[in-house]
Amino acid sequence: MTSVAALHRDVFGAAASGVWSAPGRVNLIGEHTDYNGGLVLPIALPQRTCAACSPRGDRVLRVHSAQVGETVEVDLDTVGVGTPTGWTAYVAGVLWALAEDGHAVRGMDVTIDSDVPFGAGLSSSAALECAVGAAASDLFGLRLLFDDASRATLAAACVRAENEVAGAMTGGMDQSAALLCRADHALLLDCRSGETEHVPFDLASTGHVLLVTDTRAEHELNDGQYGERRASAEQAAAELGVSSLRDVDPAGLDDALASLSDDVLRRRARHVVTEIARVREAVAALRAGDLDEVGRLFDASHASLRDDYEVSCDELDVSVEAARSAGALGARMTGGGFGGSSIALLPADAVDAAEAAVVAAFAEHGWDAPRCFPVTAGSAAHREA
Ligand code: GAF
Repeated sequence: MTSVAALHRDVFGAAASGVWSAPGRVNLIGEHTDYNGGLVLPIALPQRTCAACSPRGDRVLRVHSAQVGETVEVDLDTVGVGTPTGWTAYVAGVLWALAEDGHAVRGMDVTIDSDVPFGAGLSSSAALECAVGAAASDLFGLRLLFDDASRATLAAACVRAENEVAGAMTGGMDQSAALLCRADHALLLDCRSGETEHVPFDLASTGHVLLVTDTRAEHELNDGQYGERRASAEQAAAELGVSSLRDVDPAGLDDALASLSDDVLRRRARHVVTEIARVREAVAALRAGDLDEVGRLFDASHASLRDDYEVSCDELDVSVEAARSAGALGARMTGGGFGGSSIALLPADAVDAAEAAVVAAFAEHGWDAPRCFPVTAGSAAHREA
């Protein structure tokens, strides 16, 4: 990344008041469970979105993106449900959501630069929202980075920006990861109670690596498929007479499934209930240092997402199979699916072979070359300078 502060000065003709950043994420396990009141286990990525920002005295937001190469001006009084559209929705939406929560926010000049891959299922949109939210918190004295409780409040505002202004009905995992994760730890988040635990995640100490494959099959969260899965899960919960699928006891799962009205709902519900159980098991396995078991759970999660929740795609399946064939302890798609990225848990000495196997498999299918990169657990949103 070039210096976002220098770019800000070039674009807006004055120094930024500061630079804030927020990370992308990969979810280790617990997929499509957040909007079902379930458990998730993301890590923050080393890849981050940086926002150089200055407050303004008026209600104008000016945003420049180094990636898009354009500057957009938005009158904050025009921001609302579905407006503006495009990438500026994630920036304007956060200021709108904070104002809706009663915070006194004004306009800002914002310059964005990011090395979080876009459209790769690695939460580039949440990183953008949370970097801007962190900046607004400091610049307008909102004290929303103060502790985990205030960070959770800021995460909720960022979710609202995404749901209402950008129009993607996502759950809260990505924004919580960007604001609550800690370096060298995974975040166990209970999406019903809001409770968190920081689970040590330092694969290097045991000679292992988490390899991300960005399949470059583009993924969108507001194209209808994600919302359709969410609606099915809500319908299954309603038919079972519970407020969310989190309330289904895994011990009584077969009976619960038998009472659902069709096979699609049965498979959707089975994924959610078994996936929540897998998160608990993965946390226990990580704490016990049993990476073979973590790998087995990755594999089971992928099969459930592919066969029951039906959110995988050929590129994700092929990347997972190729990594396994080259020695991965386990591999799975991560994030919303329908494209995006997979993760593989590997002994460090198998990483090169796994990457070569994935690249070769994609070439055989005639697909664009994937991007593979190892990741460690990074830190949450903070002020950089
Ligand atoms: C996307 C969403 F934004 C998250 O809220 C979550 O539902 C995830 O897909 C699937 O686990 O990243």
